[in-house]
Amino acid sequence: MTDGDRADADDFAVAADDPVSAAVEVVARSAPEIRAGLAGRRRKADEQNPSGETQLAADVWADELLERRLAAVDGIHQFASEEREGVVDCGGEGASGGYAVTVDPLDGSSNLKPNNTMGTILGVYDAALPAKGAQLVAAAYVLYGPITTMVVARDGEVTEYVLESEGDELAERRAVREDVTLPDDPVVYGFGGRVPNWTDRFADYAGEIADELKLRYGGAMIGDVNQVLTYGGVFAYPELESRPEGKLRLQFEGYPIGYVVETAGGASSDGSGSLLHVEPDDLHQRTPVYVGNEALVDRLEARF
Ligand code: AHM
Ligand code: MG
Repeated sequence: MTDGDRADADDFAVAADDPVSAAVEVVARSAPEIRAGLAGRRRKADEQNPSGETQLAADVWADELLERRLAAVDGIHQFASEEREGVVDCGGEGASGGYAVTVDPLDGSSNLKPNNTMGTILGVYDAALPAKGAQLVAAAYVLYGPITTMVVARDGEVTEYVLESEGDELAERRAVREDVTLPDDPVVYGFGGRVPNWTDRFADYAGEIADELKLRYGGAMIGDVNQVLTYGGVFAYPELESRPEGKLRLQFEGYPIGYVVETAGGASSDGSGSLLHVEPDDLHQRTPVYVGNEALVDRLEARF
């Protein structure tokens, strides 16, 4: 770490009485700066992430910024990101025990070129990585939409905040929806992947859902899931003929989003059961993701 990086991490040493709150706060405080830094970082970075995808300068930059700041939180002993190969050892377990954090620094970063929605995803595990979704103690995401919001799931409750900023600094994290639950009457659906690549069983399910709900798909999981959380419905990045494991990464995307949706009273699935109970064998493994109102996810599982 350079002296500048150390000073930046020190500046972000947040006052919080536990490492879980501190990790959430670090992401909240970093969000205005990440948002402000996107404009100049839309170019490709000439690198690939561990999933073989070409990174943008913004992916690499947001990853390094979050690693520096989250690794400095007392009580966080491991950091991992969709944008880097291995687990970063952040030092001793700290006074309050050892937590591991994972991030997808910029979810949906291919939306940066056409200037559409993106997100940042955080998972906090009370276990060493790779950890299971059931070992999450909190999950959160930032949504860079027309306004910047943050959804935090912890202690059986989901809260939505607006992140007000002054320049690129967080001025206030204001709760705007407490105890968020999925509406009972679902309205929207969004399914990823190319339709010709869908399996027959998923295509059948999709056909049925398309007759009942309204298509809303933006190409960034966080934006699409947030619509489901707001209006009710179902989001999927399904199994594909060419890739039965789908696209999304279990540890960085599947578990945290499953945790948020289940905490909000919805359901998550990999096609056969809750995402939170899928066994992790590899940090960057992929999984099909189906999340939304329980009845809609149950219907999917009944076909599979
Ligand atoms: P990323 O985290 O590397 O940006 O990839 C994940 C994104 C999801 O947000 C979204 O659901 C999916 O990829 C869309 O993929 P595609 O553009 O291939 O349909
Ligand atoms: Mg992602």
